[in-house]
Amino acid sequence: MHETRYTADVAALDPDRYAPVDHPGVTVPEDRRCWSVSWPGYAPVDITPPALRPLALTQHVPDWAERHATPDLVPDWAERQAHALVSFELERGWPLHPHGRTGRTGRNLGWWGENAAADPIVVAGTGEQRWVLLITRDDIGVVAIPGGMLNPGETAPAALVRELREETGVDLADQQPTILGRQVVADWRTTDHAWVASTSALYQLPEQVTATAGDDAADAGWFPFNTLDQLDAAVTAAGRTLYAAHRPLLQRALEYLTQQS
Ligand code: RP5
Repeated sequence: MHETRYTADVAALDPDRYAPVDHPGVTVPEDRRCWSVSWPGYAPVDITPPALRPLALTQHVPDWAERHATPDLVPDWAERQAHALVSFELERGWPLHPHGRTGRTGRNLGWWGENAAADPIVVAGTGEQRWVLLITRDDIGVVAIPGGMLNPGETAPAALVRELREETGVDLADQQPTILGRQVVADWRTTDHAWVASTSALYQLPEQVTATAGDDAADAGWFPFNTLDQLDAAVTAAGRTLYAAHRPLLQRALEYLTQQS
């Protein structure tokens, strides 16, 4: 059964099979998403960027990435599974995306398996006068929560504070956020074997504070935040697009705020 569940990863070693990192991948019908459903012909697209391909890794390992060319070389899967924000399984030493097939293979993130991120959602004001602090990412140009990956050994609470400070200049180290959830994020770099799971947390301020775009941010600013539609409209009016992967996180924050009021 295992031979038919997933067969395509040898493609990761074939240089002719690589696609651009923003390739959408093959379409995965909903009824074939689950790993337990046999799909012998499944041929996900490899989006591994040049810097993370096996040959390149023998020459140089980027400081944001692990050195293993394929995940079956990773020695500590049991520990990574034990500490994962969202549990996942392994198949012959390859980690499987917790939500099933993605249509893409290879690695376009620092780590195989789960890449832990932290997403601080900072809200100011109440009622009609409520705002959320967002950045424009300088890599893909979308408006997003000022989050980022955890550094090795770093805790989520520490990463929430650090990322917020680095990307917006806002220091909320003395505030206690509300953890809203730990979830897989539909990050654009996701593949079957490397994905992002994030701790999202809510900070509530009485009023806006000054935000300045820093690391990884082309811009930082406050947007009206009573409904997702209202936020969408404001982001569109600013000539930008809301990062689709962060919509569920922002929706959860809105639901929490609604329950509170
Ligand atoms: C998102 O990318 C996560 O939710 C988090 O906001 C961010 C982490 O990636 P980097 O900003 O570190 O590239 O998917």
